[in-house]
Amino acid sequence: MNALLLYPKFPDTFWSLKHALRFIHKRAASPPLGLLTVAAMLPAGWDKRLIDVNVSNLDDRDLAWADIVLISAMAVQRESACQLIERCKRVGVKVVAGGSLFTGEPDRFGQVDHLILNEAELTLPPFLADLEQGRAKRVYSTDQFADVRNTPPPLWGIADLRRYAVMSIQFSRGCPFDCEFCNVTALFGRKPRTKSAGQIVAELNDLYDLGWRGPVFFVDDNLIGNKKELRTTLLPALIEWRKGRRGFPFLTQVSINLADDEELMGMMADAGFNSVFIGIETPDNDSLLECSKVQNKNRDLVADVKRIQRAGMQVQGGFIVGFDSDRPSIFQRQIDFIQASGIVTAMVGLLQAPPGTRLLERMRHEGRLLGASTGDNVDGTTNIAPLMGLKALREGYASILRHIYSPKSYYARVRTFLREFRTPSVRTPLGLQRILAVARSAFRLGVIGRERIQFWRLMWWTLLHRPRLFGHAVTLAISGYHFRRVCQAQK
Ligand code: B12
Repeated sequence: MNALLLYPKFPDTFWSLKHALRFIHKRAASPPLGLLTVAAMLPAGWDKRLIDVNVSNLDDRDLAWADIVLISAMAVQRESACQLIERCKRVGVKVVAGGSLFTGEPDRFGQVDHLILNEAELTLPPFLADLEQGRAKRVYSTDQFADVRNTPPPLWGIADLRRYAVMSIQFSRGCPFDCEFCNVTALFGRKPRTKSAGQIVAELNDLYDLGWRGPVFFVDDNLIGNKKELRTTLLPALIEWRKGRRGFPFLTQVSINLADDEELMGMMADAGFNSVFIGIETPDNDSLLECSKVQNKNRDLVADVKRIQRAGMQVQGGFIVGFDSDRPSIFQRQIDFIQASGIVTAMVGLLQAPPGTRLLERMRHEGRLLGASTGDNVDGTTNIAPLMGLKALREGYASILRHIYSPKSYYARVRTFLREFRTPSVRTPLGLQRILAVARSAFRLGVIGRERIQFWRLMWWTLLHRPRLFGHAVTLAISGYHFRRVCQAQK
């Protein structure tokens, strides 16, 4: 059996990082971990090929080769996914689909032959067994959660790793918190399920053997969801694994209560984590209460962020406007918070109600649901009727983006961050592409860019005050260029 694994195109969004990736000659942020994991679950005798259309073209010859196509997608890839499915159906190849887009909206994909929903660990084996006997059903789903200790290591070997900026790896699924707007608990449950440290070490060894030395993203919904397991098994194993090896800085997603645990922050930094994404959402306590974001309530969030930065981890933050409790002052408060915290990568979105969330149910009940969410929570759209009125919300939102991604505010924020940041011990080895990226940024941002004055000021300031963070300063200048392009396109 020839199995073609297909990953649709991402639009030009905040996280596509498209404009930044050009500087390092990469085509996409990271390979599709879901598909690589599914590939590892297919029968050993099948021939497997991956085409991620973000990094290579899908040829008619590839489709002619395939006996079966397995496609994965997030909601944000909907348009490209539909086009690819259509193309497969035109040439008569069987299409099997799974992943968050299809699990969230199975009814919208009438052309798909087999929908393998939820986690493939549970739904793929019965499908494969039925397929072999010639009686495969159209839909396979489950209300159970998989034991990830049985998840096989992803087949990274079928991806062309050189085209990606970051590799992904997953230790746990699920999050103990239950924020009203977030679909993680619906998709993966509240009890974090962890792999063993041995599984992670084996996966890292695979990547190391394939020659990877760059950043690795632990794609956990909340890495500190099960602190005990993290502290006693994973982190000691990572600290040990790192000895004698170069490269492999780690990044991940956590909740803000990481700031309460000096010991855990120290262990994470020693293990090589130098960046964490945190859902900060809002500095307003009433809005935090409204969305049940209990872990963020009644805290000095700026101080928390700085504590994490001082432990050697950059904080990237998610922010939301459009809560029922938001007053007109929220827009300026968000700007002030973001600037003061030195959160350089601030993902700001309008409150949306994705499938599976409690918010979606509440909005439906209150008659305020306007339709389906787009799947991109940073595109300036919403599927709910905000209490402050859509016009006021959109204007306020635009003013946040205009401000925080203007060269003046952005570069000021980078300096605020670099002042606080403890230099991480682990870094990506300096290769040709990274050296060229410095030259490209010097030209693109420092000569023809609108931000040239701020760019050179930052470079000199960093060389003078934090010379060991020079690479970080260049990377952040490049990311800022991408964010500015994407945010400008939205207005
Ligand atoms: C890593 C990640 C990213 C990476 C991209 C990785 C990549 N190249 O694919 C980055 C950071 C770029 C990213 C960005 C975004 N992401 Co994202 N991301 C994740 C995250 C944290 C992990 C995904 C992952 O690798 N999981 C590990 C693998 C093993 O699991 P999996 O992909 O779910 O696959 C399993 C099953 O779904 C199934 N399966 C998957 N595919 C297939 C295919 C077949 C044929 C079969 C049978 C089964 C199957 O089997 C797998 C094993 O169980 C998830 C949350 C999560 N826990 O999944 C969010 C998530 C996928 N992202 C989401 C969103 C909304 C986004 C963004 C729009 C904005 C944002 N806030 O993050 C952007 C858009 C991207 C863009 N470029 O425009 C949503 C998607 C919701 C939806 N309904 O589609 C999720 C679920 C988070 C959430 N809480 O809502 N993301």
